[in-house]
Amino acid sequence: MRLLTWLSESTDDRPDAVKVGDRAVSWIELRHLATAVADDLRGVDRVAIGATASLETVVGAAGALLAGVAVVPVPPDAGPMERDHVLSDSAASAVLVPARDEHPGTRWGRPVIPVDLSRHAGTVHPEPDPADPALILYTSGTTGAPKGAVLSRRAVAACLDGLAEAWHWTPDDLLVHGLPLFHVHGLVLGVLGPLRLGGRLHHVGQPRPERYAAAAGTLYFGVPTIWSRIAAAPDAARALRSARLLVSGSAALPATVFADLATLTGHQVVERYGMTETLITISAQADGPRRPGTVGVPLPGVCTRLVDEQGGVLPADGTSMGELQVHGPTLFDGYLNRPDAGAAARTSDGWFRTGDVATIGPDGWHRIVGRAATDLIKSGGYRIGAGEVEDALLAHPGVWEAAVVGTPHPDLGEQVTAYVVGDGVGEAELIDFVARRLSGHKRPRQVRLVDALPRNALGKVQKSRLTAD
Ligand code: MLC
Ligand code: AMP
Repeated sequence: MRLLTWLSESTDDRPDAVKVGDRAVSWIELRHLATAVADDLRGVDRVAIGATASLETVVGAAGALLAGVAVVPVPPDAGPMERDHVLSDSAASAVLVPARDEHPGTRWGRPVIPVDLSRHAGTVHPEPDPADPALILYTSGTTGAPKGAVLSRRAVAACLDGLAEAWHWTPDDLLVHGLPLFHVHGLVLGVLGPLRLGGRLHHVGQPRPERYAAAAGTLYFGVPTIWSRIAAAPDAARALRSARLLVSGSAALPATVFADLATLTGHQVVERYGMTETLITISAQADGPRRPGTVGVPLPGVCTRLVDEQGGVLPADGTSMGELQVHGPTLFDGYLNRPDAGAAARTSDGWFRTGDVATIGPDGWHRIVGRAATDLIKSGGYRIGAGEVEDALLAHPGVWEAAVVGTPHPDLGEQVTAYVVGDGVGEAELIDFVARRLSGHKRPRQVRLVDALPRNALGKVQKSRLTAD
């Protein structure tokens, strides 16, 4: 079967089938636009894409996947440090950018292929091997620069088919969201989902409550920050009563938001759990119960287990807490150029170590209770590695030491907070310094200048003592 089944085969000619912002195309037109990109990509095996929330990103990604070219999305606001790392580490030999960009060549340092929404083609490209990479998604680790997770076409297909079954996702659905198009949530589920499973897609640009309300969808995706903003906008929330399914993921949905949305929208939000490296592995079902604070049961073909610190498997009794490990058809193939990190992320019997601490009930329901490492921060659904932000701060000549932690934030769940030892530096200057090097969401929201960082007898920074008071 083709990866982009619906895009490849649909005869749906409704003019507003795929709408991003205020630009819409039919499925047939999208196929012809994407095919023109696929034709341009002959000879390329990995292509970066400046992944703005635009129709060009949808067309570019679809074209690359039709041609069997691995897609490397680059966050549109990635600063030069982050962008250069993604481009050089991935060895993408070209970059797809909107044809309407006036100076497309200047920032990329490699050939630019314009995505031109006036060019159509009808070539039929042979379907690539399902084992070939579909996407290389850069994701933060606890230390160092982001790593490129290699996701095969087969893994993407297995994830989407599992979600179609769990959520009863069909060509009758109109999916609405406003997520960024460079991560699993917005790109894999939110774009490749409709391209494989059909229906219509409306990407609303910024995920503002009133835009979700006006879109009259059947299926809505959001991260908890988006859902809590909708819960705080009762008129917008009430407009979602006519939807079929509201889905939350990428971070824990607070029980209060679940309850408020149930009252306002009449829907109990479906929560699902996943990672860049594993795609979506666990979810509540469309025809099953929803339980606030839990993320559901494994998707088709996925196995899960809890493991203690010695590697012993814990019982699924609803109270034993251990690291959640997963196994199944949706797992990534490894990190590009980092076989060491790929090997460390798996057990000797092939399970992926999520780093999340969970319980599993006797009925198979999973509850995520926290993370094993304090060095990964989830802010507004974005995963941010403390080490990457610390490295950016240490590049400032006035910074001697830096320790970055996640601290509670009412809207974003967690915020990036930096503790800095330095000379003659100010908070605003350091925030701006990081923002100019990394994506905007990675910049600290707060910088606290301190005389020294708390360290243990071995000299290791004790981050828990930073936030203890
Ligand atoms: C935006 N900003 C953030 C931020 N999002 N800062 C910290 N944390 C965040 N999450 C910054 C911007 O850089 C900008 O800075 C300022 O805040 C305002 O930005 P904005 O564009 O107006 O956005 P805002 O409304 O604040 O964004 C909130 C949000 C966004 C929830 C819409 O964070 C978002 O789209 N989150 C989704 C992340 C996501 O898709 N994660 C999925 C990962 S995949 P300045 O300097 O310009 O003012 C995954 C697997 C799975 O996790 O299970 O799905
Ligand atoms: P990312 O790599 O950005 O895809 O982030 C993956 C991480 O997001 C997981 O390891 C979890 O910590 C977190 N996550 C995703 N979905 C959920 C959820 N529904 N509840 C709690 N945490 C989640």
